[in-house]
Amino acid sequence: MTEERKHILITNDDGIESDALGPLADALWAVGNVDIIVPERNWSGASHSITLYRPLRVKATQLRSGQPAYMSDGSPTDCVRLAVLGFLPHKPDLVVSGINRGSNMGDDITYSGTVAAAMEGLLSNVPSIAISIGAFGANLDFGPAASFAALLAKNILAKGFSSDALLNVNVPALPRERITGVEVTRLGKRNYRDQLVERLDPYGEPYYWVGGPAVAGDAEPGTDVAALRAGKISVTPIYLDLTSHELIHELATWDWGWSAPVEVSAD
Ligand SMILES: [Mn+2]
Repeated sequence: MTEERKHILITNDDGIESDALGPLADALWAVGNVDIIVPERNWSGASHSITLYRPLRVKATQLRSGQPAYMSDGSPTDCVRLAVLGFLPHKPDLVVSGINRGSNMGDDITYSGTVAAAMEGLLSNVPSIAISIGAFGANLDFGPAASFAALLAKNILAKGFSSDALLNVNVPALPRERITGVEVTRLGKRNYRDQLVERLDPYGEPYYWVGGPAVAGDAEPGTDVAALRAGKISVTPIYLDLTSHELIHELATWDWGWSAPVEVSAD
């Protein structure tokens, strides 16, 4: 007797063209049955956006590497919503979002479509992982990140992981033998150096472009940024509850000048 195989949903924010999808799907097929629903274009930086005012279309297609996949004209979060709300005949047992080209550490997670897709999995009560590789270049080797995703998937599905946190994983873009370990971390601090560029279009109208050099970060010990810099795989458990517990009590001491009392109802 064999146990029924679990269902793993792969999505991403880099879109159907991402060459990380093939290696990730191959690695995850060793752990369970894999369904792929990804956006038809790159949605990097789309965060947790959803489509409300137009229909979603889904097309059966193939990855560059030949595996069957679905692509939708919606966001990464839309892809997860399609999957869990009935486009697939079964609700996934695990959502794996990635492998993103470029790390998602510290403050990046507030922009990341990759992490947001895992948030959506979590909101649908499905254990969820976001996974990114620490480089943007061409011809990246997604092998080490794909095998780590499979290892994590196997553990989560075996242990029946039921937490209200997602796991945000960043893997150094290094050959397997140069990855020095795995560290469980907290989010670090990013230093963005983006600038506003104003130029004129061919009609003389100004347009604006916000961008800058590759993002840096403070490598404070214990953070995702420090782990990656030390050549380690970083695993950060992330809650969706953004409440500042420190400020709850401080705000209650303010003189609000409001006619009714200001209550502290949380702790
Ligand atoms: Mn991306």
